[in-house]
Amino acid sequence: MLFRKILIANRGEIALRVLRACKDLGIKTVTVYSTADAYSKHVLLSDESVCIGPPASKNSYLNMQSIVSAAVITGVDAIHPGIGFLSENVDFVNIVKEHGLQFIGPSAHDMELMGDKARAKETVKTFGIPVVPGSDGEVKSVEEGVKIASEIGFPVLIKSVGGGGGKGIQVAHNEQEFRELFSIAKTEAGNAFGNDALYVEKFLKNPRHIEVQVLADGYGNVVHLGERDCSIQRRRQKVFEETRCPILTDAQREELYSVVTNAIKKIGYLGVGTLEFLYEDGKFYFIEMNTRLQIEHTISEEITGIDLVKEQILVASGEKLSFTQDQIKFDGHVIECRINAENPETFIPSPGLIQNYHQPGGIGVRVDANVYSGYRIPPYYDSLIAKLIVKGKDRKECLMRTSRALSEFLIEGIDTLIPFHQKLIERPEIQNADYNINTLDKIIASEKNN
Ligand code: MV4
Repeated sequence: MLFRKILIANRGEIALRVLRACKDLGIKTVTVYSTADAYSKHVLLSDESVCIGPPASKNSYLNMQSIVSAAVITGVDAIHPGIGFLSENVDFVNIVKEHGLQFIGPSAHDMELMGDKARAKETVKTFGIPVVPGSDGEVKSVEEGVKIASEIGFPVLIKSVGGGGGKGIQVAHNEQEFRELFSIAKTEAGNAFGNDALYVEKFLKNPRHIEVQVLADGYGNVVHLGERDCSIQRRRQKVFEETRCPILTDAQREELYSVVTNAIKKIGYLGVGTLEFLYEDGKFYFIEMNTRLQIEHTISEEITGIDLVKEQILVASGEKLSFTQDQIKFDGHVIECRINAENPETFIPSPGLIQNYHQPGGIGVRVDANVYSGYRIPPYYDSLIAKLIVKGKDRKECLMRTSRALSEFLIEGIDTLIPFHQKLIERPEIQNADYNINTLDKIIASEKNN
């Protein structure tokens, strides 16, 4: 039975994105908000809204008791966690279920499995997905780590099993460094994640970050929505993404899609998910799986014409996927620019009053934003305020149109990354698709010296 009413346990542009999918499905919406978000668009556009606490996330958007209480009081059938906050929190999934509500996402079991980065790697490896050479699972002692490191060759990365998204990573260039960093990493991981387990991997120096979007229903049907190249990032924060990856051959793609969908089927995964790979010298290496929607899901939507959030809600409510892989077509090229409320040179957050807001439009242009003229961006949360998503018949048209859309985009009163994107898109590295995960940091460093 399709859900009648959903609580959206998030804020900002992603809360609005989920709200729109609910409305398109005829599902009633309940939003939650902190006292800092009373005038946010997700609150203004929902059917009902419940204040769940003061500004600090830990007292509001991370407050499971308040959120579940709001869900029970308003009589919803399900909770959509959005992105970040509680979206990958296994305890939250269990609490939601204990209250007789559905969690829109994978099972607690699959979330826990993929949340353990070493187990995730071992699992997908047994299903034929290539992984970065390294330890099989956790490395229990520094001696075991030294042995593996000398087998695979330095430099190696010491990663935290409970980490992810780049937190708690150390690079060791030789045995002495490894011995020093291993104990530092163990302490840091214990403090940061409450889990001090570590694993070891060969360090890839200049890879691209390529990820595959999957969607699965509860009846064994799995489809992919192609890959996204998310290599353009600053300090592990993505700022520019494109689909499909401009440098892959169709043969490489088909091989990647085939191993990924096969593994997802074997796992019995439900809902939307993303498998992250590093790509270097023509080879793919799995690093992590995200068991939630991602910010950049929009580019996969635009290239396939599929509403991923709508499909996510449908499969969570027990529906079968209404299309097969053969029916999914990849049309043209799509780029996303993340518009953060940040200084375009220093990337320092710039909260405050938006005095004037005009967003671009026209063919091939989509803007997912949660702001408006007269809106005051609160200082407590992440700085993403808008996503510019641009489609063209090919990459060349897409790049031209992205420049055009950026030039139309007017946000006054605060600093934004619009000028940063205008410069970035003209760079030869972007124009020629000649980039990797280190390119943007290099560009920024070279600009500083000029
Ligand atoms: C790596 C790597 C190089 N070699 N693993 C950082 C975030 C986390 N998801 C995994 N990360 C990396 N793992 C091996 N074996 C380089 C990174 C990395 C990175 C990966 C994707 C996107 C941006 C990145 C920026 C710095 C480091």
